[in-house]
Amino acid sequence: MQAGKDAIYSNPQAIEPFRFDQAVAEVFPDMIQRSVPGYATIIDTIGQLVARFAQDNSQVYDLGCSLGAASLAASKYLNKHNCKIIAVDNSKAMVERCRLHTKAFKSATPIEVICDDLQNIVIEQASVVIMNFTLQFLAPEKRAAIIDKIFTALLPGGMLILSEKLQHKDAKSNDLMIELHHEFKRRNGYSELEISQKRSALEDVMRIETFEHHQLRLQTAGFQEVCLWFKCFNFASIVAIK
Ligand code: GEK
Repeated sequence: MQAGKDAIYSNPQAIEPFRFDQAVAEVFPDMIQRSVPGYATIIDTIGQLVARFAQDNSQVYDLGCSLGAASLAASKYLNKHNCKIIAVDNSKAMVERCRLHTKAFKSATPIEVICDDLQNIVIEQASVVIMNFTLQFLAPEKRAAIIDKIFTALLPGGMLILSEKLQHKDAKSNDLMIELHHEFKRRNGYSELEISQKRSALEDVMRIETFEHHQLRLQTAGFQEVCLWFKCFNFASIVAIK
């Protein structure tokens, strides 16, 4: 098997709830780019958004950073004074690898990598907060509190970048988006067995919501502008500006 290639669900197995463990961290770049349509575009655009919205003397947070792809894109484009990027993940396996990646990339903006639950982190002096496919892994009843906390911590004009897998209100549209996503995975080399076993593993771990639900939660928190800037099938990225 090719090193770094995701074959976690290639054999029939008793399905356990999905975890971001060592096996996942080892193949994560391959897994995410073969599973999330537009991932490379989203990461690069996050870098550009950070360049535009980061403010001098402020912090950029990457909550649920995995191996640090969004933090690295941010540091590549960031050219403001006295900024710091704070990358957070509660998977030890991810954080260990993230530290290696971010150390290897010599950026002008320092990146601090913290291993903790993002809900425990003090967020302050924030100009940009990134949650790139992370909120969906928090229990639904905990989501409003973290969005409220981010809104409070953002400086005026600050931005939250929120990427999520979406559910659709209309059943036929929902089925179509799921089918198009499965076809995307098949075309990227995943078998029917891999697709269905991964789906079962994620069932209770990743609870997805509609765009309208996210929009209402962001507006209720106080965000004046909520813009869906990317969507492909059932994957989306939203920017919310304070
Ligand atoms: C990327 N943003 O490549 N606290 C901290 N981290 C968490 C928590 C939590 N409560 N829950 C989940 N995570 C990345 C991709 S992956 C998305 C993000 C995916 C972490 C978890 O350990 C994992 O690393 C990440 O959120 C989600 O731009 O795999 O679909």
